[in-house]
Amino acid sequence: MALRIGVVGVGPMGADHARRIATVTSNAELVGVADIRPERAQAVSDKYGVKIYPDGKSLVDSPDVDAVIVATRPHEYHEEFVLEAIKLGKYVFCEKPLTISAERCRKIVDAEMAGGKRLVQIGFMRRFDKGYIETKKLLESGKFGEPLIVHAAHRNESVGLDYDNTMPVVETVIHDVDVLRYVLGEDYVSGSCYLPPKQTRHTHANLHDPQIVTLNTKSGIYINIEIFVNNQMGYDINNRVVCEEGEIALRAPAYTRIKFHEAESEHIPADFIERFRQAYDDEMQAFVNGVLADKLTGPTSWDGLAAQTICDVLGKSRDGGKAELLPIELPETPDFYKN
Ligand code: ISE
Repeated sequence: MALRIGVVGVGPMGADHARRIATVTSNAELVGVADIRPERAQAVSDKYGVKIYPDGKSLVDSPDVDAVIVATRPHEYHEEFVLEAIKLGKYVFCEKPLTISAERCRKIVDAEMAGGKRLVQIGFMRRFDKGYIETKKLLESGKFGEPLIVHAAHRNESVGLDYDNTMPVVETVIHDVDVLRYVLGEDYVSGSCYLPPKQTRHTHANLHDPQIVTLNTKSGIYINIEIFVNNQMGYDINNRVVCEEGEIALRAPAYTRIKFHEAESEHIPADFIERFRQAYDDEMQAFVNGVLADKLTGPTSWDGLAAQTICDVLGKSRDGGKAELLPIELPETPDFYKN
């Protein structure tokens, strides 16, 4: 029997997950939606003929819903619905970030551990991207020697006025923070966030753009990540790992090859939904398979807590105005969260 899934929060990301469940994911059925903006819930319901719940809690509580996707905005609302699902022993897929501070993530981790069962998967979809998976495998093969430096860039075409100066860290670079921790298989010991004096004229008063994050891992790998969210060019994700005997870099998936006048150009995806389409499909299939097998294997709420702890430190460094390199203290991953 197909897993009956409800989605709380059907803004752009939640609506895309609803479409995925209804049309792509195997062994899953979209059964309901809830959103504080009724027109959004209505639009998804009209498309897929599913029930509209009056609020997120009644969807999570419904006996007709086996598992839940939480994709609300603002992200602070994630917590309430994730905790409700844990209370009921229901599996829940939560979009990133898990919630808005390490302290609040801790509440989710504690509730899940107290219940004695892993019920939460967090939406760190890059862990399902072919390029990062290959990078991880190549590093583990040892063929290129030890990784020494990572140069990464996370670039969005443009952002709206509601995207403020905190968001490059908590909303955007959090993906790189998580996926590099996963790919390198190490925690970080320190990090900083620098605001270069020269900014793009395409930004707005409440956003310093670009920003530069640095991280150092336990074994001493140095990472720098450019965050540039008004690049005017497209969704451009770069990751280059410099090793003792080689370099492993990501390539954007080649959907199309454009020939135009005398030049041949590379297609840059428009946004994350296009760039990571396959990764999103695969993370959701992994969630459904995990629920049906009664054993989740994807990124955990501990990974959500770790990423948030790191982002809290980066935010402090940014706000201090001196790009100070600050210590990152992460407790050892509990056995409960080791796959
Ligand atoms: C968005 O929420 C994402 O998750 C995207 O991956 C990221 O590129 C974008 O900057 C965020 O706003």
